[in-house]
Parts: sequence; structure tokens; C-alpha cells
Amino acid sequence: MIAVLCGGVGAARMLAGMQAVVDPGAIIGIVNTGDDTELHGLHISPDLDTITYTLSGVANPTTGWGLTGDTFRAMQALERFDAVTWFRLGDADLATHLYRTGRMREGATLSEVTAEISRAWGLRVRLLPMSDDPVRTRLRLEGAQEVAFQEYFVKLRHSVVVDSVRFAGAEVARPAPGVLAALEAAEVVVVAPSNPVVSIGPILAVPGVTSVLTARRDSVVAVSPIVAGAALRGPADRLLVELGGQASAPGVARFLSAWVGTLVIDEADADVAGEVEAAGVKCIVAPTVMRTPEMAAGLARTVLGTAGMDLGPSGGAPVAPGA
Ligand code: FO1
Repeated sequence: MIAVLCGGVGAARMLAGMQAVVDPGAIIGIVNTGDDTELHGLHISPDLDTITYTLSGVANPTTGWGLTGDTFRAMQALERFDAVTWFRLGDADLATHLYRTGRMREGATLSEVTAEISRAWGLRVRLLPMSDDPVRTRLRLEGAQEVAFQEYFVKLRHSVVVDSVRFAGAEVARPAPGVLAALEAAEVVVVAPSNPVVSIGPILAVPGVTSVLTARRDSVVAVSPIVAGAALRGPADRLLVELGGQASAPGVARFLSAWVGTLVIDEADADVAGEVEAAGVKCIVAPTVMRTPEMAAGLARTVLGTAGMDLGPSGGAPVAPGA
């Protein structure tokens, strides 16, 4: 079994590649819920939904989130009122939030509803929220104002400087059922190329997670979300710098080195492989930008190969002639 620490779009793409390479039933995604938000009385879990839609092949290919071909009649109708419409919820996407909110009002846990939604979409990869307890990423901006994650990421288009980040509720949150067991039992734990600060950070903040990862650091492998000094999407590069780190593969290695034994970096960063190793993290150089499903499958093979996983005849990397 493979456990994957997941944020949003980057993690979804890698999981899609992974389920093409190994039995999807052998993959457990442990998903960030620090981005979750309550809007219009609805509980919205963006990273769980982005992964669910992507693995089902129905995610909007341009944005990476929401449903392809969705309409926004409800959002347009809300414009008449003084309501939040900067967070775009499609009409079909709303069904997910209506169902999740209704079931949780009936007493279902986020884990239970996530399993129901996964089953309804025919997912074979198992998705676990990092916790069933509320954990909310909050960012203190320059000048002391504190905002919720989606206000930072969407309303402010993350075009503001961040002084500090906290995960409200993490200190009393419990790992969701199965999370620690999966992290302990997995042949390999993969850290997806998600934002290390605000997508992987909340998962690491759930009590019990870092001690399990630290104990098995040699079989924890991460993919750098920073390529040639920049994030492929979102504010990961700026956040690393604003929080005192460095927007580079070695900067990511230093950020994760307590829990991660191997970092896969893109070929564009081959020249800093030595600096990654100097941070005490084994370094693998490979193509990590998942422009196509085939490239995502190739990255999955690289990542699982570093852990010596036997990918079997279907998923094994093609053997070079005469190898
Ligand atoms: N991101 C945006 O930049 N603008 C949006 O209007 C937006 C709406 C949205 C609705 C549902 C959903 O599941 C995700 C949505 N996202 C939107 C993406 C979301 O902010 C990010 O995916 C994560 O929170 C960060 O990974």
C-alpha cells in the first residue's frame, strides 16, 4: 500500500498518474482539509473535491478545480444579494457541497461522507481527510490582519505578503480514522508536489503525523513543487521566502528534511542536487512537470521506484534495450 500526502491540483495530477501505474486500490490519499471553508451555509472541501473530480476524469482541465463544463447560474443569481460570489461554485459542484453538508448535519463524519462521495464517483483510490475535526489555515498578513485561506488564495489572489501562518484547531485535532495506520503500514509514503507550507503543512500539524513520518523517514519520498526557483502554480515560492525559507529545491529539502528521506527534483534543478543532499536528503533528478497523463505516470514510476517498489509487469518502467 502507498500513502500519499495530498494538497490540491498537483497532488491530484500525480495520483492520476499513480493509479495508471499501480493498482488504484493500493493507494491511500491523505488529504489536506486546512483549505476547507463554510460558504452559503455549506461545508466546502476544495482539496478533497479537486482530487475526487480529477481521478474521476471530470475536473475542469483549465482551472484544475470544479467540474468541467459546469454552469454558474446559482452564482449569477446570488449576485443580486450581498453574498459571497468571489469563490466560484458551479451548479453541479454545488451538489457535492449540498450533499456533504446535509450528511454532516445528520451526524456523518467528513471521513464517512468522503467515502460516500468517492463511491458515488467510482473512485478506487481511497481518500482520507487528514482529520474529521476542523483545522483551518489562517494567514497573518503584513500589518497584522489575519485572513482565512480562501480569502488569501482566491479573494486576494494571494497577491499579499504573509507574515505567519497558523492551522487553527490543529493542536486538538485527531487524525481521521485510518490515517496513522496508513502512514505506519505503507510500503512508501509519498509527499505530493503540493504547497509545502499551506497544503502539506496542515497535515504535518495534525498530532501524531510527524512522529510517524520521522520514524520512517527513509521510506518517505517527496516531489519538489518548486522547479527552477518557482512554483508551477500558486504561492508556494513566495510563501517559502516570506516565512524565512528559500524558493528552491534545496529550500524545499530543508523545509521537509525532518520527515522526508528522499526528494525528487526536476531536471531543470540538476545543478542543485548536491545542495539537496547537503541538506541531508537523498536527491533524485527526473522530469517532474506533469504536462500530460503520461508524464504524470512517469513521475509516479520514478517516485515509487525510489522506494524500490516492485511495480509488476503493468506498471514497471520500460526496460531499456540491453539494460
Ligand atoms: N480557486 C480560485 O482561484 N477561484 C475560485 O473561484 C475557486 C473556486 C473553487 C470552488 C470549489 C473548489 O473545490 C475549489 C475552488 N478553487 C478556486 C480552488 C481552491 O481555492 C484551491 O484549489 C485550494 O483551496 C488550494 O489548493
